[in-house]
Amino acid sequence: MGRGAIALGRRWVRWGLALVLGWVMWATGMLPAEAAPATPLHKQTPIEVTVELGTAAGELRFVPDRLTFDVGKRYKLHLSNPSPMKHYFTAKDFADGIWSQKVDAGNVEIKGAIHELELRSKTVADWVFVPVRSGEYTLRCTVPGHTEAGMVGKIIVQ
Ligand SMILES: [Cu+2]
Repeated sequence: MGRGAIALGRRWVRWGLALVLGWVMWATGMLPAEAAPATPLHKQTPIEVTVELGTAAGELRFVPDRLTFDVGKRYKLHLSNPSPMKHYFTAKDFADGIWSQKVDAGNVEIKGAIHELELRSKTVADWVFVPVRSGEYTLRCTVPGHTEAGMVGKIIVQ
């Protein structure tokens, strides 16, 4: 056997040893298992935020009328209409800058992009989303006359 063949032989022995050692470490648990993945965003416990559309007394306003969200966190926006009339939650630019996971309304779960919600009197809906774009957005109710009467708000995504 020439020198080259011996060197090649040794290299194979080294590879073989590394392989066996690696297998033994893996088999005995000495090698760390792959790090457990963090909980995926769409399964993280959402931060709950509640907004009332109108008041039981029939006032035309959002309560609260200023909402703040952080980019990259998962939220459950609980919308509730305690008033005697229907209202809209309209914030299209805001809706364009979020990832909408779903809206839960009664027995129905709606998946995908949502831009506007209409809540009839005494109804609720949960909007689950993750903001992806920061900015200041206008919230308003588009029932004729309501925006003009002051049913507006501000949404800040930071
Ligand atoms: Cu309204």
